[in-house]
Amino acid sequence: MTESVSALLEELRSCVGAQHVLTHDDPATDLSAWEEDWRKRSHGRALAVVRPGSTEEVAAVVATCARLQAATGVSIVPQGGNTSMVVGAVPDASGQQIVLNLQRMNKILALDAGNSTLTAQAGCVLQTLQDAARAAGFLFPLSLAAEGSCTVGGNLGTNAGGTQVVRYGNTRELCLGLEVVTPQGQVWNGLSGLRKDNTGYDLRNLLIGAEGTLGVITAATMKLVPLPAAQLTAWTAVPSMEHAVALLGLAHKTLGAGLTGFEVMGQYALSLVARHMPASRVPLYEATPWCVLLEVSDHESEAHARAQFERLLEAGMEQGCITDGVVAESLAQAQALWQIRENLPMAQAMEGLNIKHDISIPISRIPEFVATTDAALAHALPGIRMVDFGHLGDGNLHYNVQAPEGADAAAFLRANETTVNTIVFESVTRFGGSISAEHGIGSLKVDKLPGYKSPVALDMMRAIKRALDPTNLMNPGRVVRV
Ligand code: FAD
Ligand code: 2HG
Ligand code: ZN
Repeated sequence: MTESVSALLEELRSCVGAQHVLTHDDPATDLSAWEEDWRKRSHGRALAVVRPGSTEEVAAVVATCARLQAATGVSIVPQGGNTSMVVGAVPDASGQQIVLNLQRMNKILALDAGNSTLTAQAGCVLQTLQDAARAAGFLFPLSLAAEGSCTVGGNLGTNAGGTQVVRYGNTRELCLGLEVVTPQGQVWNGLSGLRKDNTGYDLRNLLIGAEGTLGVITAATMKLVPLPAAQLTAWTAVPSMEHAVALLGLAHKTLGAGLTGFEVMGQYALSLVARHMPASRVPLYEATPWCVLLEVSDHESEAHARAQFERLLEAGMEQGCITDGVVAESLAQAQALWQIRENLPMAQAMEGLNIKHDISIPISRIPEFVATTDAALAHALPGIRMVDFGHLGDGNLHYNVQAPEGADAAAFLRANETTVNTIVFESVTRFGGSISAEHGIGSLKVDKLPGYKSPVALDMMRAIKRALDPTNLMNPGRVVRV
């Protein structure tokens, strides 16, 4: 270790306390939880894992790294719960990056009932925000399967979507203000709870979805909505993707703003839950290519919600969109149905390494996209297994690929990942879609993005990155290369 790197580590210890700077110097310390992504697509090596306890400590760490960057080559990878789908929050193999993990900054700072807002530190786990909101009679409507471990800072960093976007929008739509440490180590306090503020460039929305490349989010003010009087869940069998799209139109028409969830799940994807998680009893999937999970939220009463739902299901059956269906009779039943949906990513991981796509397509074009892209993939790589599911209500599909049964998945990915990505992304482009709807770019798609995004937009992105982070200190090599 060079003298300047030792000096850097010493300064970082004085910023946050020696016990919060973890390094490989102590052979007993295992850093893999911070160095490896959960999908095991990458295992890097950190110079140190630094765990600040306050905004001031984050600012001191960033300022120190900025000052010593030229001498040490250090850069910073912000990290929350490390649940990124795109290798966005782990260090590379250089041994020169520090992981700045915000999990110690996990406090709810304020709940303003009159303004329907909640302010939390960035390392607060999403479920903690949901629970705090509920305890005060509100709903914090960001919901995703990683909610027990992902943090609001990571949700903002990726502009996460999840299962309630059809009604409440992505994380960006739920955020009113941010506190941010800039790449120079300055603190910008933008924690306003204002719903309107037109005083220049929208810095909040620029930082959201920047994947840690423009600064470190240290706290956020988030919107709350009234807790519905009732929420009901239905699980339906649908005969085709065309019918699933028609059912979505019907659901919007019948339920209006009451439609809060519309998730589609393919038969093979559901079979993986049945295979790997036999305790979850997956309904209806064996006899149908697609199932759709619907949720209605009602501000009047459960009886009103049930009547609306019954009207929708009857119309769906009459029009041939639904061939079978169940409405959960209790909260426990509803939770069990949602659990099946939320278990899909884990069931797919249990089946082995895989290629994930997180795409969006205009909803009306999804059936044709799936038919033509399925055919192109099957032609190029016979035997591959399609693990399709996603947020159909938002036009967002997880159009995932598993190696053929019995194949060595790692070898399959090495040989074919580029082919698979090219077929899918070319098709997405032909259908007017996006190669990332909610997971972001991270490392996995950084070299793909230039092929599918306008050069003008990429130039503007690079200009922003260079202006805010001229020395490329923050999460280099993610989102856009400069
Ligand atoms: P991390 O993984 O730690 O970081 C994610 C990115 O944000 C990285 O680029 C990181 O550098 C940056 N970042 C983290 N904290 C900060 C900060 N304080 N300031 C600035 N940048 C920061 N995503 C969806 O959109 N929808 C889903 O439905 C969904 N479901 C998931 C289900 C499972 C089982 C899993 C494992 C993941 C899922 N994800 C989903 C992916 C993931 O994006 C989300 O889990 C979450 O938004 C990431 O939060 P995190 O705290 O783990 O962030
Ligand atoms: C979800 O919707 C997540 O469950 C993960 O976005 C998607 O595992 C996936 O591909
Ligand atoms: Zn998703």
